Amino acid sequence: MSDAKRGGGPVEGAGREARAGAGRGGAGPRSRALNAVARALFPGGVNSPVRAFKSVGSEPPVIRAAKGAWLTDVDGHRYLDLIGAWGPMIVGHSHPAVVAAVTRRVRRGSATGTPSPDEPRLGKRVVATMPWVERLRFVVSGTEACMAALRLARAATGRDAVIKFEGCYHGHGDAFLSSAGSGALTFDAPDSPGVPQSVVGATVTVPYNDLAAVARAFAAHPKQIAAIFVEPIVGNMGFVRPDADFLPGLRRLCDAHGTLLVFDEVMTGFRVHRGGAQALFGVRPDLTTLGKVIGGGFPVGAYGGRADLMAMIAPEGKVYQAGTLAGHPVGMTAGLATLREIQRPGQYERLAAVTARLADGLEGTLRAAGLDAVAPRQGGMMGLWFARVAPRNLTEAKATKTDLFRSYHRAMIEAGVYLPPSPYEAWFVSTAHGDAEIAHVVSATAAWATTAPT
Ligand code: KE4
Repeated sequence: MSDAKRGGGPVEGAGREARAGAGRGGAGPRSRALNAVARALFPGGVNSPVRAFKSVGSEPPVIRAAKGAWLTDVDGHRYLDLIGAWGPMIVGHSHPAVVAAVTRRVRRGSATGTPSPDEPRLGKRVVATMPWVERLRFVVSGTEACMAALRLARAATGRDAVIKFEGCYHGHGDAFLSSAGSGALTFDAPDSPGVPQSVVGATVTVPYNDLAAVARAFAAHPKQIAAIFVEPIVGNMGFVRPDADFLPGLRRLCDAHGTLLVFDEVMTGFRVHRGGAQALFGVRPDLTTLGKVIGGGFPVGAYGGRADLMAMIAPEGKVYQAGTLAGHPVGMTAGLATLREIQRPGQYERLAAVTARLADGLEGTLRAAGLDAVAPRQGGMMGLWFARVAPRNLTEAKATKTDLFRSYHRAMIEAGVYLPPSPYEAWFVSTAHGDAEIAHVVSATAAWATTAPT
């Protein structure tokens, strides 16, 4: 019986809370009762669509506690967590240093609507860590960061159009909710009701890793493109890595056409490398968007980059962006405590090593069972494709065996492993994950693989 079912065992990072529980994972009676109430209140019973487990055709367990690498649901089942709140929990859940700092802060008050001491402290650490963030502004989410960065890019260039890539996600701002027209020559169409054509009529979506398509878009819309938005490693169509010449090529094209290059590092920032993807690849973005890790589990986003561009933001400049809870004191404190912890010597190396051991273990186990499997990874982020080679773009991602993923996901949740409920999401490992956690995932995978349809 796996460790998850026994509810015990020497598991690194699991507190007493996480050890409770027995029986099969998945939505038990208390989860199902709470989900029924939630479905009456919230669309899909959730406050963000991906949590609904719709794409894997099952019902989500309701999680009441999280410690280290482990989650516990309202029926007492526990799960090894590989979503990490979709990225923020890089040092694990309820890390003692984060809990202590946040508790101290909350005892002195939460929101004040005034400057607070940890804003400049966290800001200085971000600027000291991200190579091309000279100045920044904190907001409350990655969506807000991307919306503000687009407004700034349009103001700075006097242009309206933006290039983005199929499969990349930049939050739910209207301008980004569009799907490709008939290629690089036409502007997009909305891909959500409620998004006016007028809003996406200046967005061009092209395939990821396709520099020729980007060049064609520039040729079709001369001097119109304000910015290129890109996930420098994609986590939102599953884990997709840029070709070696892709990001440098985007930099060259932006320089040639007077367009700003925006790295959306909401997911990759402080995760794939200490200095994010821009440090990993050595490619200079003009603007960077951030989120997730910098809030340490609290609502924090940020955008920043060239000082001359950020000087255009109100009240120094005229480009407006504001927010009641922007730079929230508790979020600043949580983000600061999280970065201090992950930036301790050896932590990034350890995180990358654990992630690589997990990815290698899954590849080896699945291939030994005769299944095509590839697990790309970088730093504390990884993916799993049921395919012979990792996809380079959305078309190739959709051609992988996504139906096999659904079967795998159901088996893993029952075995006490909480995976992202979609093949088009990345997985997130934390410094609380160790050999016991890897063994738990690999053994549950091996058990499924023996029965998996090939
Ligand atoms: P938020 O507004 O969710 O904080 O950030 C939007 C965003 C922007 N850019 C990138 C690269 C992102 O990954 C995200 C958000 N990621 C999703 C996960 N695929 C968040 C999970 C959710 O939407 O519930």
